[in-house]
Amino acid sequence: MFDSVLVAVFTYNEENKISEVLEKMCKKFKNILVVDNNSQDNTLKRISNYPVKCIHHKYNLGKSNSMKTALDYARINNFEYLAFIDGDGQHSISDLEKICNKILDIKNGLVIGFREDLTNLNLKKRIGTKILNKIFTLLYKKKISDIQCGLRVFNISEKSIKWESSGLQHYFADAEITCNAIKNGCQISQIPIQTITSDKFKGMNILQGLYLLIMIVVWRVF
Ligand SMILES: Nc1nc2c(ncn2[C@@H]2O[C@H](COP(=O)(O)OP(=O)(O)OP(=O)(O)O)[C@@H](O)[C@H]2O)c(=O)[nH]1
Ligand SMILES: [Mg+2]
Repeated sequence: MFDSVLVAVFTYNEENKISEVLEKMCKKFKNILVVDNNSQDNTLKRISNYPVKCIHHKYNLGKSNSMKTALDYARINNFEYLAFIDGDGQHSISDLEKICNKILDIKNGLVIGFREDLTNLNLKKRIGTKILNKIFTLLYKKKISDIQCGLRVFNISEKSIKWESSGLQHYFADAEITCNAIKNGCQISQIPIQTITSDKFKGMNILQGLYLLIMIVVWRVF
C-alpha cells in the first residue's frame, strides 16, 4: 500500500472526474491528500465520500501553491516520498503505481512520467509540447521527454526540488522543478505513461507556452 508515499491530488472544479480518480486510487494507496483550490462546484462533496485527507484553499491560489501545500503537509507528517497527480483523470492509477514503485526501488531523486504517444493531443498542444522539450534538451544537455508532466514522485529530503512559480505562472511549477533538479544534479528517472485527454481545455494557451519557454531560458542562466 505504499506506506511511505503521500499521494497529493490536485483539484479545481473537478466534480465530474474526481470520484472516478479517488475510487481507483483508494484501492491501491493508503495515504492520499486532496488539495482543493477553492472549487466552486460539487468537488468537495464528492471528495467527502472517500477516506482521504482534504485541504481546501479558501481562495484559488493556482496549482503551484497547491503543490506547496502538499509539500508542507508531507514534511509535517514525515512522509518519505511525495507523489503529484492531477485530479481530472488525465493520469492513470496504474501509471501512478509504476512511478511509485520506481522511487521505492531507487529511493532518491525524482521520477517523472512521460507521455509516449502524443497523437491524442490537439495539434497546438502537440507542437508546443515538442518544441518545449526540444529546446529544454538543447539548453540543459539532458533528454527529458516531458518536462511538464504533472505525474511525478520524489524523495522529500531532496533539496533541489523547489519552485517559485505562482500566480499567473502557476502551470510552470512542474517544468521549474524539472529545471532545478537538473541544474542541481538530482537523479531523474523517466517512466512512460498513457496520454489521457480530457473533455475540456483548461491548460496553458500559446502565450503562456511562449512565456514558459522564456522562463526555461531564464532558469538555465540564473
Ligand atoms: N486550471 C486550474 N487547475 C487547477 C488549479 N488548482 C489545481 N488544479 C488542478 O490541476 C490539475 C491540472 O490542471 P489542468 O487545467 O487540467 O492542466 P493541464 O492538465 O495541463 O491541461 P489540460 O490538458 O487542458 O487538462 C487539474 O486536476 C486541476 O483540477 C487551478 O487553480 N487552476
Ligand atoms: Mg488536465
